[in-house]
Amino acid sequence: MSSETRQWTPAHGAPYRPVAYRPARMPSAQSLARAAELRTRMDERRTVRHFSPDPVPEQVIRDAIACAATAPSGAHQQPWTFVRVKDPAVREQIRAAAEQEEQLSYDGRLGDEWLAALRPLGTDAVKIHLTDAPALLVVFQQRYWLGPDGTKRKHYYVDESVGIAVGMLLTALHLSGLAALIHTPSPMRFLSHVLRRPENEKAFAVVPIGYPAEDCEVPDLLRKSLDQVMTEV
Ligand code: IYR
Repeated sequence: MSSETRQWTPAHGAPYRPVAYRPARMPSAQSLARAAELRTRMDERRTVRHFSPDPVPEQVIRDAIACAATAPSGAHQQPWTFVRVKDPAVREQIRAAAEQEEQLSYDGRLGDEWLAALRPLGTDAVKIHLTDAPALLVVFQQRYWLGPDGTKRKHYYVDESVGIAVGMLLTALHLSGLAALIHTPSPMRFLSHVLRRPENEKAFAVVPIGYPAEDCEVPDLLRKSLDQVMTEV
């Protein structure tokens, strides 16, 4: 499925055309070592809200987005757009609008139960990372495909597909040495206007990216143990 030599085009209703898939089998010793290493590395990931101003290598961001875009998706429709926001004025606009919404949320719109659930995270309406993290992505989901001539085609399992892609984005960034935050200002409609996205796209998440600040702090949270998240029948 590499798009290096052939360019993707919509192939609605195209016939099934199988090709051989014969990846080399990984020896189980290597598999065990790789899995254990990944488990340890992924357990080191933390959601970061205080970023260093140090720039991040542009190619790492591009490679991480390319990794995310290998995610499986409903009917292989790949219903995602990753917007890299570079213009500082646009970032200011996003921050101002997000903080306005967040203020309403923290002032009561979320409700007591939600606010209580957030308390261990120590978050508030101030979203400094929207302007201060060295890189900012906004991920959009394409609710349907919109052709250049205005043709619309429904996309399937969009939430699941984009959620998987964002998980892979986070994994790629973390394993490449960068920290990130999945931020979902609510409601997010303002992002479509500020970033002038087409009508078929809906904001899914804002992702500030960078290195943790020298004085970065994170909440003292515990992950559920494997026994708490897994059961066997
Ligand atoms: N969107 C708000 C509130 C918030 C909600 C959840 I669920 C979180 O896990 C964290 C924060 C904010 O970004 O502060």
